[in-house]
Amino acid sequence: MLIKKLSDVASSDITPRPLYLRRREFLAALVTLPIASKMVTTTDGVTEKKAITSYTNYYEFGSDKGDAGRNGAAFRPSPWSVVVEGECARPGTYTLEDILKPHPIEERVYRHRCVEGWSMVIPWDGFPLGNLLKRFGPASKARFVEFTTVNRPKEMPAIRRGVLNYPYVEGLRMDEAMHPLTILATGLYGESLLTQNGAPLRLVVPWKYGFKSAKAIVKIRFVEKQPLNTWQEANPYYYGFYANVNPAVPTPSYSQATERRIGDFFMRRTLPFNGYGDQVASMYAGMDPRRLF
Ligand SMILES: Nc1nc2c(c(=O)[nH]1)N[C@H]1C(S)=C(S)[C@@H](COP(=O)(O)O)O[C@H]1N2
Ligand SMILES: [Mo]
Repeated sequence: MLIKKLSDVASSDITPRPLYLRRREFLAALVTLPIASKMVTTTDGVTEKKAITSYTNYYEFGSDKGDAGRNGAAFRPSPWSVVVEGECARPGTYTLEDILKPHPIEERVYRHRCVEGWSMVIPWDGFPLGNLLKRFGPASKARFVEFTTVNRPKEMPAIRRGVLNYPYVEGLRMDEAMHPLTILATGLYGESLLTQNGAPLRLVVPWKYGFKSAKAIVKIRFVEKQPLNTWQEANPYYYGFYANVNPAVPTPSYSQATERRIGDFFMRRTLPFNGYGDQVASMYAGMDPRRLF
């Protein structure tokens, strides 16, 4: 497993980096988020921004990968607030500004692996979820955290067609939520998130399949029991709670052994826990690996 500070990574390790850095210079005038620090977890090249923002899964806007980019114009990510509920000392409604204020924005270059077999490397901007959760004073009863995302049929044209039940819900076990690799993202490539990538606030858990990344979060609930996430509710045969990237366990519709990095021609081998195993595998010691999906 590779966690490097940018200064440790020779530029020759990363082919597209010069291009990416030039893009950052060019965009400097538009950048709204000062970046406090950077964590690069792979020497693989960063995926082009155009691909990250046009190839998305966001069923409230439609089931085609381009739908959320095309049909997102009516969506208003501001003003925004998040309701905090359940087993914690400080429940309440917090504005996005309240939430963000104490948290320096970091850049995290993470692998992103969808259960459908595609993957990307994304330079997210965000902050550790655990630092936010600690502010709410989780009770000892809080064993899981449930995330509910926004449900606005007037702004999200595919909600009424109902491929899934809305609002979209995801969940993490408390140790997963507190893990330093787990972030809430507010941007990518140094700019605020676009609607299609989950504006204004989305979850990123890099050792899990993409569907754990709840977009447009409006509620965080501390709970005692394992939450029923939307995909598991839709089809428990295909989707589990843990959704840890596991190349050894095929799903009923997709092999998980290989993946196609967007922009590459050849398939590549998928890594256990998406390559983050040495940091996260111990959380699942003793569990049946088949249940990890
Ligand atoms: N609210 C909401 N969040 C969501 C989804 C969704 O349909 N609605 N799709 C999920 C799925 S299936 C994936 S693979 C990831 C994709 O994130 P990306 O589009 O930024 O790559 O978002 C997840 N978060
Ligand atoms: Mo997905």
